[in-house]
Parts: sequence; structure tokens; C-alpha cells
Amino acid sequence: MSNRTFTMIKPDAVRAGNIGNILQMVNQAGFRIVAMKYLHITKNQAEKFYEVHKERPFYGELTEFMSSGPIVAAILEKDNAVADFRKLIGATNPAQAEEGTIRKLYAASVGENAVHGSDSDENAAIEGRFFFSGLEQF
Ligand code: FUP
Repeated sequence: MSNRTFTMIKPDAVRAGNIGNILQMVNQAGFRIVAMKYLHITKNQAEKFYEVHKERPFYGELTEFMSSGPIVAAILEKDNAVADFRKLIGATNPAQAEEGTIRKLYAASVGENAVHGSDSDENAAIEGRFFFSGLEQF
């Protein structure tokens, strides 16, 4: 069990003015911020990040959306970080997300679902490295 996960506050949540609300929930749930940046990724960078989904029908739409505006990327630390963060954000489809989860509160649809959370320790490490060098992690 690793104690780190990777997250992005997606362009829909940034546009809606929910960066502060989401970070407050993240902090209140006991996650420590290891690294964080505000940036606008290109379509090409989004395609690289989501390469595992390349064959999926929503790949074009997903990468278009993720490069449509700025995001907040962060590495978070807590015991059982990956599983606990997935619990905090709720189901991929906000219609199925539990009450009180970030996606239930702030996501509009399965495509525009406010936040990303890594699905395994291995992917958390890969995704964190995609955005942050060792010098940017504290
Ligand atoms: P999650 O790990 O909860 O972010 O969900 P997935 O890894 O299954 O999907 C990655 C991203 O693809 C989701 F955040 C949103 C997008 N997606 C769609 O746009 N349509 C779908 O049917 C499924 C996922």
C-alpha cells in the first residue's frame, strides 16, 4: 500500500469556480499536498496522459475536454491514499456518485466529472511523474 495519489481538478470545475471548494474537501479529508500546479495542457499532452484509453470511443472527446482550459494537478499524501481518494471523489458517473462526494457535488456528467483520481498505486506514481519532477515534490 502506497501513501500517495495523483489528482487533477478538471477544466469544468475550474470554469465553475470550484477550485477552492474542492481543495477544502481534500484537506478536510486528511490529504497533505505534496506537489501542485495550475496549468493548461495541450491536446497532445492530454492524449499522452490518457494513452491507456486510446482505443475507447470517448478518447477524442476526453482529450479535447481536458485541454479545453486550465486544470489543477496535484500529488496528495495520506495513508491508503488511492482508495481513500477514490472514495472521496465518488463514482465516475456523478449520477451514481454517493452523497457528499466531490463528483456528486460538483460534476455534471461522466465526461465532465470535475476531478481525476488515480486508480492504483502504480498509476499514481506514473501520473505524478508525468506532471512533476522530484524537485517539485515536498
Ligand atoms: P475514473 O478513473 O473514475 O476517472 O474513470 P475512468 O478511468 O473509467 O475514465 C477516465 C475518464 O474518461 C473519466 F474521467 C471520464 C472519461 N470517460 C468518458 O468520457 N466516458 C465514459 O464512458 C467513461 C469515461
